[in-house]
Amino acid sequence: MPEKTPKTVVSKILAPKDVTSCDATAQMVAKARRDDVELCFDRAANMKACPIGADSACCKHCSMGPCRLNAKDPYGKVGVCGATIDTIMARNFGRMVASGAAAHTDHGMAMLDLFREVVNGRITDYEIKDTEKLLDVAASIDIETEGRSIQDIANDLYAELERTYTQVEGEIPFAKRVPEKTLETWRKLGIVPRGAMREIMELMHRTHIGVDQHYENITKQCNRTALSDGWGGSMVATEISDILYGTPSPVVADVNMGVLKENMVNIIIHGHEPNLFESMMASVNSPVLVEAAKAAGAGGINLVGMCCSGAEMMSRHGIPHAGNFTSTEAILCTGAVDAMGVDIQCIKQGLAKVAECYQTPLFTTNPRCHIEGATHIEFNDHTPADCTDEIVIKAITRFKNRSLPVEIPKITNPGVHGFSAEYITYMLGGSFRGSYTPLNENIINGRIRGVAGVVGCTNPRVKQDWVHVELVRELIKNDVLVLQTGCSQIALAKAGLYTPESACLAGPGLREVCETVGMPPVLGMGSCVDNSRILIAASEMVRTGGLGSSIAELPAAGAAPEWMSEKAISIGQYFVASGVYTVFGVTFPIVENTKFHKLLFNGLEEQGLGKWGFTPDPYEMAHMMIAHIDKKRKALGIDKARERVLVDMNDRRQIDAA
Ligand code: NFS
Repeated sequence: MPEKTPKTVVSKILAPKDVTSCDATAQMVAKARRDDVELCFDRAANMKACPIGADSACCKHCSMGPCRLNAKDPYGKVGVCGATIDTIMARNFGRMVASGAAAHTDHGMAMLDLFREVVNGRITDYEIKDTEKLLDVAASIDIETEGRSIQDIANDLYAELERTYTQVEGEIPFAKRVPEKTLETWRKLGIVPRGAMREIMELMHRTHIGVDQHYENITKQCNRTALSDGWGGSMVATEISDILYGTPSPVVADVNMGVLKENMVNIIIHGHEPNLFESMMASVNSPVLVEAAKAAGAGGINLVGMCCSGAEMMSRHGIPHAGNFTSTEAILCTGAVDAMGVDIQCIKQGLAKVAECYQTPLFTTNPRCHIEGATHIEFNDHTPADCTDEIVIKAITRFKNRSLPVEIPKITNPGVHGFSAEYITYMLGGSFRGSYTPLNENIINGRIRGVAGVVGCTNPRVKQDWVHVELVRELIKNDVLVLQTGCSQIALAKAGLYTPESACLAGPGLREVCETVGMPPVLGMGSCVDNSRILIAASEMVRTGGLGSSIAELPAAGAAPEWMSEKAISIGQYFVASGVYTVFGVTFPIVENTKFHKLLFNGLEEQGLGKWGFTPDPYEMAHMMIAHIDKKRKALGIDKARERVLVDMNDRRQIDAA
């Protein structure tokens, strides 16, 4: 290794097989240790999590502190200002929601900026690709579409969606998509978002020292802010991306580190906004650059994705995906990555050191995200090729000068991805009678027990992918149809569950539906902002009928079993506020047996919303979700149908066995 190798691996560390259930990542962890290179797994082992911080029992919002309370005796002490444990935890939680919501809404706003410039003709590298989606989105928020030009509709859509961010009074535009009864509950509670900027600002204000000191009132603003993310910023990001780049429909794609090719110039794009990736697609297909790669001795240029923009591009275009959050450093150990370009969010600073060790140029591209030690080439939507062409040229140079050994894990997992909410309509109903009716019918008759959203990060505090995979296997075995996004989708793809053949792992009812339609029992919907697709699917299920009149009545549940980011907390809170029982793993940043804990885990449900749950154990998590689904089935009066279906299937099995 080069002499500059930064830091010797210290640790008393776990074996590679124990830090990840991803074989490719384990192979690279072993290589990193041979090469004396430190990865996130090693840092996690060497950094004991602060127990007081983990419980959110400390406050450092002013200089009278920081104040530390005792989780074992939570009401034994208060902060210097008198803040109780409930105020402190609610303030910390609120700031996580504000930060997570800000990340998604800023991403959505960047997409909207791009859309405005495309519509007014100042940007010509992108165009409106999906006019059908444009019309659908416009109609969904009452913009007149009949007999009008695309240009006029697009202008109106921009003006309307801008309100998602800037409006100071009223309701955000996509509130019109919320099922009536759910919206009524929000109105009654005073939590319909006005505009994301206002909600985030107000939440930051209220969590300042000496402002909101009632955990219930802070939680109310948490709900309002989180909803401005889910039904606001995130939903705008998804819808505008679909309009500009196309709404996903099923596509076969390879996942895992084996998508790197030894004889190709390998470029990884990792981050969250699709613009950089879309432009990189154009650059790697430029005949001049392809020729340059060949002149350097390569077979061509190989573009792959990681993390969320990777999941989005895979869903939309079938671009191969190399791995999720916890694998982004490990993949550099292959020595085969000729350039990594990043934009925003979930970009570990540790990448810079690992990239240096393996002589991989690391490029930051977004004005919001620079990293010390990385090269910054700013990406500008008006001249995107300036950035992406340069990255390709640097990658070709690196390929030509490769001097380190290359070791690529020979593992790829093909699967079917790209199930948008729109495609589910078509998939189950066909093009002439496309609707959610067949899905609802299969839930009502009990073949499908319910629907679960399993989403979110991986986290080096737990064995990578393992909780996701075990949870999802348990859910589908029990006839629960699973919808996925983000790093969780990649975990299951690597476990091979994205093939229609994996329907054999599902319970008899779900299996029958999957085999009839030819779909996997696990449907991948894209990146984390695409969790908005799950909200839209849930709203469609309510609207279609037979499953209650609010999202809270659906036999549905959500989970982020290996979460780590503040974005995940915002997502969890907007699912809860939308009416969904949402279970998190790893750890939960709240002290148990406190008033705030009771509010999040029970009280919100009594207000007509959803509620939080927590367990690090995937099997327990699955059965908590299934019990909730069964409770909802019973309340809807459809529990008997399911019993009949199961008796039928048992009978059938006995007949088969005889
Ligand atoms: Ni979501 Fe995407 Fe992954 Fe977690 Fe990070 S990439 S936005 S936050 S780690 S799922």
